[in-house]
Amino acid sequence: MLTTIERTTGYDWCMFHLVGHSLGAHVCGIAGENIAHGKIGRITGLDPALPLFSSNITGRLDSTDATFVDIIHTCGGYLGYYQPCGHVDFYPNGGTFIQPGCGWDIGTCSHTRSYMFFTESIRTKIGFYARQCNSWSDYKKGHCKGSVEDMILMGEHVNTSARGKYYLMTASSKPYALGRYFPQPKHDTFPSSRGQLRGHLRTYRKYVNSVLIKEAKRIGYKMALLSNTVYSWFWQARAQE
Ligand SMILES: [Ca+2]
Repeated sequence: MLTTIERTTGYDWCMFHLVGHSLGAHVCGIAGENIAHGKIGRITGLDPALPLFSSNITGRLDSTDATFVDIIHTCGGYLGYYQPCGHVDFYPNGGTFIQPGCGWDIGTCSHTRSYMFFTESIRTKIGFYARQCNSWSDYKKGHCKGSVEDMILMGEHVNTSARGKYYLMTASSKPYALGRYFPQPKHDTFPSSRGQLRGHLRTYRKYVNSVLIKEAKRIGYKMALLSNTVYSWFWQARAQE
C-alpha cells in the first residue's frame, strides 16, 4: 500500500509520518523494515503492543525503522511495551496502567489513552510538556535534569532532535494536557520567605515561571490523580505586589 502511495504521489519515504496504535505500531515498524530504499521519515508508536513481541528488533517497532521514532507508553508492561523502543519515549503518568481516570481498568482504558493523548496533542494550546528523567520515581521526586525551559512537547509537535526518556503528568479526563507542569522536590524549609521563587508556584493550567513572593507557608503535598483538579500544591504563597 505504501509503495502504491509513494508511486502515485511521488513523495519520498522521508516525507511520510506513520502513526500506529498497539499492534498497529509494530505494523508501522515492519513497514519501515521492508521498504526497498531510503527510510520512512517518522513513525509514532502509540503504546506498542507487548504480548508476543520479543526484544528482537526485527518484526517489531524500534528506532531503526524510521529516521525518527517517538513512542507514547500508557499501559507498559501489560498490554503495551514498557522498555524504550524509539529515539524518544514518553511515559505519561509513568507509562503504565492504571492511567488516571481509568478506574478499575483491566488495561484497555490505559492502552487507549496513548492515542487520546496524541489526538489532543495535535490542536492543544496547553501542550503535553514532558521532562527528561531516568525514571518515574525520580520524576515524582523532582530529581530530573534541566528546568522548565528544557521541557519538550509530547505528541504531534515533538522536537525530532529529542532523545531519551521523558515523563509527564496528565489530567484524568479531557482535556488531558497540563502544560509546563512537573513536581518539585519537597523542602522542609522554604528557601526564602521573601525573594525569588522559581518553579514552585502553579495555578491550574497556568504555570508561573518566576515570581517575587511576599510571604509563603508550606501546605504539603497533595496528589489528586483521580480528579481533574490541581495536582499538587507545595506552597501557598502570596506574590509581591
Ligand atoms: Ca524493527
